[in-house]
Amino acid sequence: MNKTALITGSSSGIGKATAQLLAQNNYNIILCGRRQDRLTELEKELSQFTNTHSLSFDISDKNAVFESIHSLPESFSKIDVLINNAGNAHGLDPIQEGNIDDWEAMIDINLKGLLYVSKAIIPKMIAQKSGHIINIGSTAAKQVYPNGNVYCATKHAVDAINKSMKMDLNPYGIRVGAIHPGLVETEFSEVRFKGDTEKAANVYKGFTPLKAEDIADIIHFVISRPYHVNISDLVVMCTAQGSATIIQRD
Ligand code: 8X3
Repeated sequence: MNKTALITGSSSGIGKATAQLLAQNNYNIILCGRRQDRLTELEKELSQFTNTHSLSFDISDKNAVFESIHSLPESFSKIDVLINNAGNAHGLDPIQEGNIDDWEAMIDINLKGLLYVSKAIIPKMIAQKSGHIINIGSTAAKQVYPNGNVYCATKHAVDAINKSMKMDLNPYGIRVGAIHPGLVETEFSEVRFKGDTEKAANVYKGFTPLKAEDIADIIHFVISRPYHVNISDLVVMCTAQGSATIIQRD
């Protein structure tokens, strides 16, 4: 029987590329995101390969998360793989100039949203005595950088939750691991800089950043290892990136 993967933040970037790759590799896919139009379009595309279902909800809305996940039809109710991918950066400002709404959005999405979805799905995995959770962190989960303050804090929290989740779910045979990407060229910087496309494009100028497909490939590798192999913690940067703050540009 094909496995089912639920992917948060699947209407763009790493989430979308992962949904596409897993669909082509015979996973049933549950797409989750806020933008129903994008999800519908992707659902149509993936349906030629596999069974696809989409759930449109705001991950920072606790009730919406639980209602959506509990509304899954029987054929999608056994979730084998949860990919906690949804996450954003809002702003890149020194702490004294940071916008509180931006901080709250990052805490609500990157941290609380990941917890809500996990809380809704983990009991199912415990009951079925199987499951694999992939938490998407960031190099910002391992290293802070100037102006990264709250974004880095939320990703450091993802790193901590991942490690603790691995311990807590160990008795149940549930696999848990994090993948921490560095610079990946997606809508990430456009969101961070609130639609300033020039500023966003500059982030990836003069070197070859990772693509969403590179991370999708790694996610597929991680979840397709034999059951006794659990990849717990993986940092992935493009070759030109030496650290969160060191990049070799042309
Ligand atoms: C994305 C990478 O360097 O902008 O999480 O924090 S970075």
